[in-house]
Amino acid sequence: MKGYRIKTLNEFVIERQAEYPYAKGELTRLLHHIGIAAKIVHKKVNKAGLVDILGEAGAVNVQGEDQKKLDVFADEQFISALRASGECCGIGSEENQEIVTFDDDLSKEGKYIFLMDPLDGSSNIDVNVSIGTIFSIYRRISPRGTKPVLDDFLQPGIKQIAAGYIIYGSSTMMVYTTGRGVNGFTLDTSIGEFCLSHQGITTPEDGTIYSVNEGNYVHFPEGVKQYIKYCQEKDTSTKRPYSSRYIGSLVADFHRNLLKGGIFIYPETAKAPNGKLRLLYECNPIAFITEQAGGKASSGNQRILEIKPDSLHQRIPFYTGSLNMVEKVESLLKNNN
Ligand code: AHM
Ligand code: MG
Repeated sequence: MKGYRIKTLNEFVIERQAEYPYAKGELTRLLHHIGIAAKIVHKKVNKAGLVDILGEAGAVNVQGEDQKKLDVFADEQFISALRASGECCGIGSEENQEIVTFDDDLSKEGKYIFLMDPLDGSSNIDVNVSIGTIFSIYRRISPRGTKPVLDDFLQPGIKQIAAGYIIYGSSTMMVYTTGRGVNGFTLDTSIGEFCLSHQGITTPEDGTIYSVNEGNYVHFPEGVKQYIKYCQEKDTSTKRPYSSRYIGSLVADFHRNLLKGGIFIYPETAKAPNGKLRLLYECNPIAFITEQAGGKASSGNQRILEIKPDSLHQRIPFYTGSLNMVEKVESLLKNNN
C-alpha cells in the first residue's frame, strides 16, 4: 500500500512559490507568520472557558497583568507576528481606529500591507460558539522604505494578493487564496501544524441554505423580504424550502455555506443603510475567496471586489455565496428598487 503523507501549510506555500519564477518568498514568509499567530490564538480560544481571559479588557488580574479580552489578545498576536515577519509595513484592524505602521527599517522595506478582523463573531466568544479571524493582503502603493499611508489600505478588493480566514470551530482551520483557487488546512494539534485537508475548494452553484438574521426582517429592503419568502416556498424542483442556518459569526456561517452551498446575507436596513459588515477586512477577503471558489459576492447591486473604499472601517451590505442564489436576490432587489 502506498503510504499517505500529510502536507503542511508551510510545505504547500513553498511548493506554490516555486510556480512563480520571480517570487522571492516574501508572501511565503507572511503566510508562515499568519499561521504562527493563528496557532497562538487557537490555544487561547480553546482555553477561554478555563482562564480569566474573559475579563474586561483593561482590568488587572492577580499577577498584576492587564487582562485582555480575546479580541484584543488576537489583535496583538497578529500584529506582533506580522511585525516579526519583516514583510509587512502596516496593518489595518477592526480593533484599531487608525492604521498601525511599523517603524523599524526591515518592516518599512516590506512590500505588503495587512488588513484583519482579528476575532470575528465577538458575540459568540463567551458562549463557546465558533469564531474566526479574517485577513486580506495587498501590495503597498507607497514607496518601499517609507511608512505606509492610508491610501495603501484603501485599494479595491480586486487588488488583493491573498485573503483568508481562520475558523476556531470543532477544529481550527485556515482557508486562503492567492488567486489560484481556494485551499483549506486543518490544525493537527498533536503536531502543531496546519495540514492540507481541503484542496481546491469549490462551492455549489445552487445551494439549499440561507443565512440571515431574520429577527431584523421588518427592517429589510423589500427585495430581501421577497427573497426570504422565496427560500421558504415549497418547490421540489429547486429543493425548496431551503434550510435556515445562522450562527452569527460571519466566518462560521460563510465556511459552512462555502462547503455545502448557500447564501449569506447582511443587508442594509433603514437604521443601518450600509449594513453592518466592514468592506475592507470582512467583505473583501470573503468575496475574494467566494469568487475563487466559483461563487459570487455583491453589495446588492455591485461586485464587492470592484468597490473603491473611502475609509478604513467602511460598512457595506453583503450578499455572498452560491452564484445562482446571489443572482436571484440581486434580481429581486433590482425589481423592487
Ligand atoms: P463583530 O466583528 O463585532 O464580531 O461583528 C461581525 C459579526 C459577524 O461575524 C456576523 O455575521 C454579524 O456580526 C452578526 O450580526 P448580528 O448579530 O446583527 O446578526
Ligand atoms: Mg467582525
